[in-house]
Amino acid sequence: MGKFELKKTDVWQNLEKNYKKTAMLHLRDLFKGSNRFNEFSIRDNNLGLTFDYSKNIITSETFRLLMDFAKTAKVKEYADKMFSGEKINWTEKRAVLHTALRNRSKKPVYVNGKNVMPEINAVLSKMKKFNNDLRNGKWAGFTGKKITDIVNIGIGCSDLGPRMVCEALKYYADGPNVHFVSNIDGADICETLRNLNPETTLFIIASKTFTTLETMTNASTARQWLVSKLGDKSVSKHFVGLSTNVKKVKEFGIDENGIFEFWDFVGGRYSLWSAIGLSIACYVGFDRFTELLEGAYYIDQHFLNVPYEKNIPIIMAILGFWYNNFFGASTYAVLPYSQYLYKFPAYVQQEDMESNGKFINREGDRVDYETGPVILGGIGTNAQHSFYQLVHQGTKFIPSDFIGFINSLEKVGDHQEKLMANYFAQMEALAFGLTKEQVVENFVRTGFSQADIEFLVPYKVFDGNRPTNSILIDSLTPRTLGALIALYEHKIFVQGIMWRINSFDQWGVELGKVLANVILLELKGETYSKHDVSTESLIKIYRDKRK
Ligand code: G6Q
Repeated sequence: MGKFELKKTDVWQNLEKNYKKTAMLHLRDLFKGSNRFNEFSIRDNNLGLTFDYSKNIITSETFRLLMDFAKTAKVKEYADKMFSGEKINWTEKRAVLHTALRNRSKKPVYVNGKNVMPEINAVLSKMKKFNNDLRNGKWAGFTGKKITDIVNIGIGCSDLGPRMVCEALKYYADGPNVHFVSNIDGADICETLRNLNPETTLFIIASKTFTTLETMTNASTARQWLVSKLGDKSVSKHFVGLSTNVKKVKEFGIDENGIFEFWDFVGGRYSLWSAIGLSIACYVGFDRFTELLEGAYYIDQHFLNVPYEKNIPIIMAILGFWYNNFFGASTYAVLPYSQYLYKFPAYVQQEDMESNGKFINREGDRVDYETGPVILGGIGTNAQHSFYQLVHQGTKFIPSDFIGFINSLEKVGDHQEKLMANYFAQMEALAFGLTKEQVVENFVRTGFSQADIEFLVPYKVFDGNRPTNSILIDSLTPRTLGALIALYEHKIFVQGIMWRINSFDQWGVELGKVLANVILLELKGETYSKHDVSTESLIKIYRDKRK
């Protein structure tokens, strides 16, 4: 295919011109005499969500030109292709249908001419039944005791999605305790097993391929631990498997009742809506798991049906694109003001960086523009006490999303007002900063000497003009969480379309895995391979000092 020169297109050139004008503006000026909030915010009463993007360095013209870019990229047409099961993951020749997993309508979804909804709904029913059986003791451990603890063994998306959601919905938990083991560092599984009783522990082996080194190593250690205490026959009562590779699950010793299938049209990092969400369903109950799916489905419908100009994931995407490709912002921050969303930034980091960390376009050519940003994140207010200094006064330009909840789940003293005061204050400070004149005025008021004032003023100035989006949600529920996750999924999808990259493969993680397999044999003293002098010296030191 011929070279596609994205930067030479009219829509890109128009943005380039607009950037030259807009980059000279400050949010202080943009806010003067205008009700930007009316123009640049969306309230969705059905969901209980307000999206304010007025504190972005855009004019009405910028917004229109960004929308022109998205329309020319045919974002909506590609969304239709994704939802209808076209094989938009072109390097793996796969459909991308995490949206079918949360399709709450009666509409069929076809892959290769086959409606996949009956299979999806059958697995959901199996998950529901399993969860009930676990809770009422019908599915008990080998010695007849009720399961009190679940250990999800998985890595990457087979860990991060369910782990993030379980953490986020902890308030709603009414099922067994849930633990997560992912790292191949033996400390992870050993620390987890230390306080568990094999008679009352169930392992969920979550792996799309059922071949992943970390997961299979941890699963086998867990199996040995169980078998050494309860014997071989106990395995089928204490292990279930979530996978597309049913054959491998059976080989592990898990029987039909304990197999929860999903399909290759579900990408790993989009899989928490599938059987991979079993730990979530067990932890908070199947009804709440369903609400999570409903929240995501709500955003799917919003994404498909709401016009570009009012479409929240599309707006999130074009704003990120604006800063990434015109302002040279290489980092984007995700900042939830909620202890429950502790894992959310890490989740978005994987979702975004694994999806859009690509340099080859649809034509197979190397791109000559920036693609996915580095995602930085942390929860407020904790992160204010660590990396916010750089966001406010550093030399980097870091746009950010602030995610907050109006009603707290835990009602204790005035914690919520103090938390949210910080939420609003940080966005105000980032946008408007503190001018030299304001700094001097503050100093004079507090009686500083003229010499001290002159010395300190440069350090105390905040430039401001740091853009933020506010995603302000009425309450954290399974439904609003599902919606929030789907908003980011679609934002990432839209950006991938605009950058003309494949957001759904991940070849970049392969090389390290291959090299590790070679080095593993060397560390075990089984083979010797030639490496560069640095790698060879390090391996030698490792082997010499290994006790
Ligand atoms: C996600 C990635 C990756 C994957 C893990 C685990 O999109 O592909 O993070 O989830 O490598 O893979 P398995 O689920 O196959 O064990």
